[in-house]
Amino acid sequence: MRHWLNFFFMAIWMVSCGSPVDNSVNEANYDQRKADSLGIPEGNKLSAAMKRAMQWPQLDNSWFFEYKMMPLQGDLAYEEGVVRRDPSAVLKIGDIYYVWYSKSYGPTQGFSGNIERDKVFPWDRCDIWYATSKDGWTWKEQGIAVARGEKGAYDDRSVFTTEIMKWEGKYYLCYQTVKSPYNVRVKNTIGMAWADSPDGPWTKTDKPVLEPSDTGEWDGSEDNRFKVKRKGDFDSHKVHDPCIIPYKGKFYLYYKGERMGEEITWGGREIKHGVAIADNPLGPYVKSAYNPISNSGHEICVWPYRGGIASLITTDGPEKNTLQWSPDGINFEIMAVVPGAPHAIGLNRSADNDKEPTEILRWGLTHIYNNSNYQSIMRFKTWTKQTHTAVGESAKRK
Ligand code: AAL
Repeated sequence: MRHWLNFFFMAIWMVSCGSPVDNSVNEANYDQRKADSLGIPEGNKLSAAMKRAMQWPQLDNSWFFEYKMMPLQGDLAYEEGVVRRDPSAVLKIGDIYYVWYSKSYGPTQGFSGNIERDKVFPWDRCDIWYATSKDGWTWKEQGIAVARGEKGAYDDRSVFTTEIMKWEGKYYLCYQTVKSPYNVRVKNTIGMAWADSPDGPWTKTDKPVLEPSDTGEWDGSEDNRFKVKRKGDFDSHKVHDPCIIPYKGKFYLYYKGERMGEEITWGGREIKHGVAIADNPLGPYVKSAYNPISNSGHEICVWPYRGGIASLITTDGPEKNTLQWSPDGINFEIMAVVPGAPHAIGLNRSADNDKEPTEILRWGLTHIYNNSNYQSIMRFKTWTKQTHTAVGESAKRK
């Protein structure tokens, strides 16, 4: 019976898609220059792989990069008993670099004990701290920028995973917020604070600037986030990893959506990115009608490049470990594949990002898991691969 069903579906697929081995060249779209650069023998038909290769937007190596992580010195060096993670972008103000990040103390107990007393994640019970540096290697911690709210406030349990934006002489921090009790079903929202100086004082918005969609419905008991009557939209549970880019006269708040009743799909967590757009830095932010704008990814890492927006997609989904670009901040295409790209990146916003596609990635900050309890901020560097030589072979070309 199953054989017959398979045969039936295969037949329908062949009729609706055409023969899967139809390799005829569509002469109208045949680009001889691309075919030559791909080494396709003259007059040959295109395999499925070569059809895809002919669709790639560029033929050179400029969007591809390799990278390395290195430890920081001073106060941001790894410290046992302390979590420092999810660095913001690095801003250069005068001749000083600034970074903001999540900081918490002590080990993680998880969700099995007393959530009122315990720390459920390394990013639970965090405040947002900041540090400065003259060279981007040795950092001096300066103290708390934005603390958790008073009991009962929307951010009373944790404020974490922050990003910084400078706009018209003011500074804006956006970040994740959790209200107590931190159970597995708690909705995560996005809060914001602004200041006239990078050293504060910071004024918080009195409510979140972005919230999960209200389209899912839980089922069963409170300690189970997988049991739902309805999963709802891609961002029905959590809105995370906010990053605001001033773009086309508006403010584009990119974020990661997590879904109620999340499943493992396409080999990873069901993670997608969205964007919400506002006329003013403090909002109101309206979710784009094109959301979700990625089918993969995790932490947001976005920057303007030549009139469009570039986005590094990591960790989850079929397009993980790709660098993408959109001409309009919404419609992203894959430009490069990056093996095991660094996560939770804090970009160096003082870079000349229009110089070349990966210029802004030459150096920046990221984090590593020193162990499951403690994470520390690291520096990364990237480069584009220029040569591939055997030991002892001359790297000189031609
Ligand atoms: C990260 C981010 C968010 C998550 C957790 C802390 O790297 O995606 O911030 O909540 O992990």
